[in-house]
This record gives sequence, structure tokens and C-alpha cells, in this order.
Amino acid sequence: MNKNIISFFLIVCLVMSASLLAGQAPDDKMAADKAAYAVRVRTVFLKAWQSYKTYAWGMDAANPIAKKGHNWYAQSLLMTPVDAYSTMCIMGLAKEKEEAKQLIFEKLDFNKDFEVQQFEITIRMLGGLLSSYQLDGDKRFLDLATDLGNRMLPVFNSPTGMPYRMVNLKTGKASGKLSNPAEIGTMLLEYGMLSRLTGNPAYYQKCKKGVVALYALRGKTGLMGSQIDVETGEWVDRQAHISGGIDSFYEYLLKGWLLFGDPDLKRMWETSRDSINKFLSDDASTGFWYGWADMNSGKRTLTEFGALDCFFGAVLCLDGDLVRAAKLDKSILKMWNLYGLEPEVINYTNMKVVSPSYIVRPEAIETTYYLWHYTKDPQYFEAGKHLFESIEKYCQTDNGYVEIKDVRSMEKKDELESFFFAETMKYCYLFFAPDEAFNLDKVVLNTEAHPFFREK
Ligand code: DMJ
Repeated sequence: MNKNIISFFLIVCLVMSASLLAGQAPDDKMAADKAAYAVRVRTVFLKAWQSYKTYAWGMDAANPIAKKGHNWYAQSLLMTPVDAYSTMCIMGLAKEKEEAKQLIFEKLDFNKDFEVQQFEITIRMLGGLLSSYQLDGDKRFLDLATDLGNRMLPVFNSPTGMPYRMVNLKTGKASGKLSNPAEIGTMLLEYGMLSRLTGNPAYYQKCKKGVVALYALRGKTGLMGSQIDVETGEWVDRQAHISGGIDSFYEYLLKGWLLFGDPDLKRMWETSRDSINKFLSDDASTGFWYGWADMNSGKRTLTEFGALDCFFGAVLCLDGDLVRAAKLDKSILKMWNLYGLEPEVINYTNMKVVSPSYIVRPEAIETTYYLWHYTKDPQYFEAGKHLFESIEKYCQTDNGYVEIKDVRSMEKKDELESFFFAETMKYCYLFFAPDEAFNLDKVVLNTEAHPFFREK
């Protein structure tokens, strides 16, 4: 080959690599990735939705492998369609929205003579309906939410004002005096929105009274214990942690402040956060974690961390503490990558699995997404792709998506929690969604990832 041609070819190569290094091509690659992954996430969501339609239409949830569905209680409360609706709005799934809407308005009826767990019904159903109303504008969502909210109100009729765990939707009979901070405090956002949207302050006031009563009973460390009697205010279990049973109590103090601007919530959040960081955080040799401690002495009781605890990174981000959030996310991704999907619980001192399932929980993806949103550091975008891909790969069956019994063998479990639609797929999608589809700064997401608009 002629020398001039070779030199020309080399110059072209140099110019191309220079522009690559200047960052143009990576931007293009990210845009292409975003478009392609948005389609892939929607495809997973749609396959799971199709599975619900085929095997469980009108029921609470599907069992895709057995090709059937099941209800949580004696009759269906349409858990999956209600929980899925806000994600359908964000994904722009017009046909699926329409079919879910028809089902909800034809069949959803809360006049049911059975007891429900107010926590789950609040975050999935009440939160889902209120968010659907805000996203869609159809007043029938608000009417259903108001009916449900009224039916659950008797839970607050305890001597302390802290809510009971269970309530009969028809008779209003409340029961379940042994509760925990998460189930006591995680109604604040939903009932606060109900107050805002109906103009009736009573919903928020009742919830806040319960939260303030519980906060007054915090331990000497400033932390909450695991179980309390809502009739006497006596702690039954004094172990403090940020895991299931306590987690969203703290989450709602911060989010309640952001949504409603109530300074009491801000104060309670700030003191709780400082105690959490002082007594529960653990700079171990394996990474940065949050463990368990006695609520009075602050003495470490357990060195366990699990899928549920991962939510705290997102809360740290919302609070502006990106440094701790980034350290925690590093540990979270390490836990996820031990086997390719995160185990439910590990002992973080030796990274051994304590509980091996992966029930399609969203919290690891949630924290990574918040970090991506607030830092725009491409490592979080890449992590988002990776987290999604592992679900796409391991949770897929011929008939839809399911949970994993043991992440070490990837043996499947024939269930699919409705938060797969509400949260897991939503957080995956948000990494790749077009800007006009969603703006995190304009909303506060309830603990089930249903967006509530910040402005009145
Ligand atoms: C969801 O129902 C909510 O995120 C709740 O706060 C915790 N558990 C599940 C998801 O893991």
C-alpha cells in the first residue's frame, strides 16, 4: 500500500479515537442504550402482565408456572392491576392501562367482610389508587381511595393512637395490638395525600398522632425497636435496625417532610438519621453496611444486612448524603453480585447467606437509580443495566416472571409479588425513560414507588 494512503488512514483513526475520548461516542452509546433498554424493560413488564391476564385475571396475583392465580384474602382486591397502574402510566402503555382501568372500575369493591393488613393495603392499594388519580385524572380512583381510607380509619382507635395492624373492611373491627414501627408510621404519605386531595385534614392528623406517640417511645439511642404493643406502648422486642418492620417508618419521616413541609417530621427525621448513622452503620472489612443494635445500649446484636435494607441508600440520596449512599451502594452491588441476584439476607462480616431467596425486591435497584439521578455518574447507569439484565435472565419462565427460591442455585419459586410491577420494573425503567416520561424532582415516591406530586 502506498505510504500516503497509510498515513491518511492512520490520521483518520487518530481523529476517530480523539473524538471517542472527547466523549461524543459514549453519549451516543448511552442514548442508544437508553432507547434499547427502555424497550427491554417494557417487554419484561408486558410479559409479566400478559401472564397475569392469562392465568389470574381478576385475582390478586399470578402463579405463572402452575398457570393459575391466587388471592391474598377470601376475595380478590385486584392487587396486581392496582399496583401496576402507575408504572403503566409512566411507561405509556395505553392499551394495558385501559384494560386495567376497566377491571378496576368494574370489579374493585372494598365492602368485604374480612380482615386485611393495613400496612400492605395502604402502601399498595391506597397508594396505588391515589397515585393513579394524580397521574390519570380519573376521579373514580380518588373515590375508591377515599372509600378504602375511611374503611381502614378504625385502626387508629387504640389507647395510644398508634394503629392496630389489622382491620375488617366491612365492620371496621380493628385487631393486632403487637405491631412495629413500619406498620405504625407507613401511612403518613398515603393518608396525608388523602387529606390533601379531599380537603379533610383528619386522615393526616390521625396518622401523625400515631407517629408522634411512637417517636416519644424511642430508645436511649434515639432508635426504634422491632415490636411494640400499641395498647400499652410497651416494647416487646428492643432490637433496632433499618430492615423490614422498621425501614419505612424512617423513610416516611423524610418523605413526609418533603411532601407536606411539616417541620415536626423534619426534626424527627434528622434525629433518627443521626442515630442510625451513629449506632447502626458499620464500616466492616467487607464494606459499609447497617447492622442491628440494642435500642437502648446501642450494642451491636447482629451483623446482618438484606435486600430490604437497601432502601436506605435512596433515602440518604434524598437527604443529600451522596457520600454514604455511594458507599452503601458499593456494598449493595457486591451483595447482588455474590450469586447474580441478591440474597434476602447475608451476614456481612463473612458474606455468607442467611436467607437465600430473591423475591423480586426493588430496593437495590432503587438506591442505584437515585444515585444515577443525583450524580449522573455513568457507573450507576451501567449498574442499572446489569441489575435489570439479571432479573430478565434469572426470573424468566416460558409463562412470565417469577421469584427465586435460592439465588445459589437459581431455583425458581412460583410467585410474583405485585411490587414487581409497581417498583422493580418501575425503577429499572426509570434509568432509561425519556425525560418527558418522568421527573423524580417533581414527585415523592411512596414506599411502593407510587409517585405523589409535590405541588398542591
Ligand atoms: C414493598 O412492598 C415496599 O417497598 C415495602 O416498603 C417493603 N417491601 C416491599 C418490597 O421489597
